Amino acid sequence: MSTKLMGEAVQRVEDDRLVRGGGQYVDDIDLGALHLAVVRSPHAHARIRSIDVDAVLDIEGVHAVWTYDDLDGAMAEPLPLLIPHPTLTHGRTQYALARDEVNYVGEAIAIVVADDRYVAEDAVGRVVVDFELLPAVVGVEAARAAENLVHDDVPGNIAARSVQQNGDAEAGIKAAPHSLSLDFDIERSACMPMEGRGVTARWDTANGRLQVWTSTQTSTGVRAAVAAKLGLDLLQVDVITPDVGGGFGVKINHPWPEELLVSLAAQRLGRPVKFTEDRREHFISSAHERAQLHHVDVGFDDEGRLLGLDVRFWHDHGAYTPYGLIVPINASTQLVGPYKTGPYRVTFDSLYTNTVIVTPYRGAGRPQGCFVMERTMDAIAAYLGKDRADVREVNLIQPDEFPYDHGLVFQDGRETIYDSGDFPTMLQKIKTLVSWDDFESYRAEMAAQGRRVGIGLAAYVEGTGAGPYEGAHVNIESSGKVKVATGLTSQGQGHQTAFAQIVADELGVPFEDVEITTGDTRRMAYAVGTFASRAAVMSGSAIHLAAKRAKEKVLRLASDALEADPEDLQIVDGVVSVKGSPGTSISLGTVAVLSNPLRYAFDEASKAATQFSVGDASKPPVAEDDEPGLEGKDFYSPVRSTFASGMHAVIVETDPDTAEITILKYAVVHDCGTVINPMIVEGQIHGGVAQGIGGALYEKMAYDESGQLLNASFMDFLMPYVTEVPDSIDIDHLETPSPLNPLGIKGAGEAGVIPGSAAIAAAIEDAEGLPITAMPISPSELFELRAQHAVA
Ligand code: MCN
Repeated sequence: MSTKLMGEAVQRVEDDRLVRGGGQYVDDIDLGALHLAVVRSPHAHARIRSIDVDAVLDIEGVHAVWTYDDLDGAMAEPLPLLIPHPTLTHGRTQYALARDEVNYVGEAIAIVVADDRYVAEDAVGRVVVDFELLPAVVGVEAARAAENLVHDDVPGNIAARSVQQNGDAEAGIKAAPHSLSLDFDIERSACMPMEGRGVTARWDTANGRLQVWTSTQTSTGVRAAVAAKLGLDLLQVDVITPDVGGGFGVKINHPWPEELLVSLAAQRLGRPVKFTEDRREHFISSAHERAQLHHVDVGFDDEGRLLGLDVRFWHDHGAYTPYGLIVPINASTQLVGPYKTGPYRVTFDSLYTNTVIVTPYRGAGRPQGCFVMERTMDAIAAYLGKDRADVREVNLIQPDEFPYDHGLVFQDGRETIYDSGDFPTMLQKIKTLVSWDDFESYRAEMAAQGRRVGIGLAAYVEGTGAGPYEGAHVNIESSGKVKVATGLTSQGQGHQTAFAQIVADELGVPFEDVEITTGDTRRMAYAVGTFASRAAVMSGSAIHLAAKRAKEKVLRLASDALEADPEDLQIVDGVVSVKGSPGTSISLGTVAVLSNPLRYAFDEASKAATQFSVGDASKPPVAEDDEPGLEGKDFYSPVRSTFASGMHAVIVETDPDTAEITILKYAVVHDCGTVINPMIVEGQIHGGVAQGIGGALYEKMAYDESGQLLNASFMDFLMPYVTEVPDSIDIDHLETPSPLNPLGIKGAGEAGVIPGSAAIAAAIEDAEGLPITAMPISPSELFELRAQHAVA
């Protein structure tokens, strides 16, 4: 008897194959391809006077060396600006190969295609570029000062100036009994997937078709870009996403120059071509995020109730804006968190700098927003001498206030209306998980042993499941197996498992009989992609709807065969039977056979396709209003994003001598609506928390004044290892189903990372009694902060 799988911790079907080394990543696809390597700018800002490739042409094994001058048609135009925004008045994107100027160290200038990677790399070293050096603009302060410009035609280095407001924040603050002015700084970090970017392409000269395998989060996006740039029709291009070893945002930046250049090279040379980036290339030529400076003015009453909030921030956008304003818009819209803020205004400048481009990294602006809001809450509590949880409590949106509209507008122009949640219960749960009210006695106990501890708390909301659409195609085979295709891609989120749970429940088939395919434009031509914690909401809903359609057809055909009303039928373990009369039944496989007038009939006993038939001559092959095949296809498109939420609490210990920071306890309460698979959601939270810890304590892109990235390797760029992440993370789920989609799902994939910096900063501040206003904070920075305050 089938049981409901939704909500069950079903083991991930992906893992066995992956941990045994059975995964197939782009670099594993062996087409005997030529190798493409990239000549990259060694300078952060320079004009290109000339490029001399003569020394390369004679190298044995080199097939092509191309610069901007070798590009034509749409390839010679700048890369697309994916999501324009009305306030992005000076959006700029790069060329696939730099035309006459480079704007960051790592920007692509030329490519070499050769027999193998060694020859290609050697040849890259022999391309001579004559540069005229220009002053580099590095960091938000330099961009604001605008003594030098990144792009000559962008005054003040300002790509965009944007305001979100509701009411008169200044008046609210002025009239408030108390007010504070605060400054916060967050450093640049970046996604570091285990597998870097990679792409392989093959051009079928005879049939004029291009096949591209790429490590992407958006196969349909890559297809659209490649087709447009190469002047091909969409359906001339197949994009296939094999296993992907992590993306975390960096692989949504479709198209990467390398994806276009590999495709072009395959087409021009008539040979398969591949590119696999190395780690240094990942550091200097993919994308970064997070860097923002903030100033906050806030007014509040004696209880800490917000009466006015005015936030101004400066966002370091790097050299170009391929993804529009998605990161700062997220920061500005979701900064307000689960609170009623009173009148507010959030203003930001998005600034150009001569550094690697900024595109969304897991959390996409929300960790910065959360840091600002939660640090502000802590500052208010400190000012009033109140408990930090109490100050939050008086500001929380109440469960009966949903839908709650802050009056903010997302990147896509839709309102950020919170659809559901229960923030007061969440606060109680997180306090319980870390014994918040008993902390002072714990602190005293630890102090008696000479140990210094602190506790911190942070809350966030996250708009998830963004549109515009996602689709699914459910196909029941004559074997009874169910093949499901959805077009978004997977980078390790466990979609094959979670989506199969949805199908098994809806169709009444064994979980093992469901196979999910993602990220293959041949199977699902229309799709958007995996980012913004949208797969569960979007593809999950589409799969549910498509399975429903398939089920309707199953019941229609079975009712004919069993001579019973569809309402009287049930599907259990892949068998349709009449309720109360289990003997009167037909398997799903047989229904599939019945649905196809040109068919192999499947023999249940021998499990073999035994006969070939062109249908029952006494009946029309397919009913007039029906289609052959046992399929269901549907698309899901939401009215707007659904809001997930959560609260994290952390206990840290700081060493009084060395300033080493250790996390003793990390607790999470999380609301992603109806949970499909709690084990997967917890895994997502664990991964996110690890990245949050990285952002809080270690990860920082260290640029020097000339725009050289000084720590572009894992020797120098610190990430947390198992030794830095706590052995266990306590997680409690709170399920308030979303009213916006059929299963009540909200996203979960980014949540774990969002409040990490805020909660850890609060805990360090509590341990040390020193204001923590910048992240990340290393032991040496904490040491210095102690010294500064001791002197002061
Ligand atoms: N899930 C669930 N119940 C819910 C919500 C989600 O069981 N109520 C499950 C989903 O079925 C899915 C997983 O949790 O298996 C994450 O779902 P979702 O929140 O929809 O996020 P996406 O699948 O859209 O993944 C994107 C998200 C983002 S934006 C980043 S960045 C990120 C992340 O996922 N990158 C990741 N998690 C990652 N995990 C891995 N291993 N690798 C990455 O690159």
